[in-house]
Amino acid sequence: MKISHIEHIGIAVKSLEEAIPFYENMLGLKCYSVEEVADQKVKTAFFQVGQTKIELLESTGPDGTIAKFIEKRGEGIHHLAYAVESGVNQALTEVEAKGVQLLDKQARKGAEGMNIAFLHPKSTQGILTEFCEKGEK
Ligand code: CMX
Repeated sequence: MKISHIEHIGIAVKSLEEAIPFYENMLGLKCYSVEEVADQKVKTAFFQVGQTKIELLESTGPDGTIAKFIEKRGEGIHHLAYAVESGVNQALTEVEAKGVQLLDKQARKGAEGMNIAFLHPKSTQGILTEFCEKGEK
């Protein structure tokens, strides 16, 4: 597998409306996109920082992954996403063969039309890890 860079860092927040001004007014970043990913029950906001993005994640329902995460651990870093040049499905096959527990057996569509897949944090020293690659929108 070939990882080119950290594609994004996912940060769980209670409210995009409350969090976005910190990134824009204090850090001087520009929120270039707000997008809902219905099947993940999240609303996302993106900021570009060099090659990497910050993805703020707000839950759209009380039973969503992000709502559960915040309830248990509070707001903060939720996941780390690597851009995989050699393709998400190939990367999944490789790490599964080495004993990593997958949350997605194959790539699926995520925010920004990316092909994405998650690895279980229990297999990755407690960091929810995502593989992603550019996909057709
Ligand atoms: N990072 C690290 N550990 C995490 C975690 C995270 N983001 N979320 C949960 N965990 C830990 C829990 O603390 C728990 O640990 P303990 O057993 O020590 O208490 C363990 O993982 C299992 O957690 P759980 O509460 O029993 O299980 P959940 O139902 O919360 O599921 C997870 C956790 C990671 C399997 C689930 O969140 C998942 O499938 N995530 C992948 C999809 C996703 O995160 N989507 C939202 C983002 C979408 C986007 O970026 O567009």
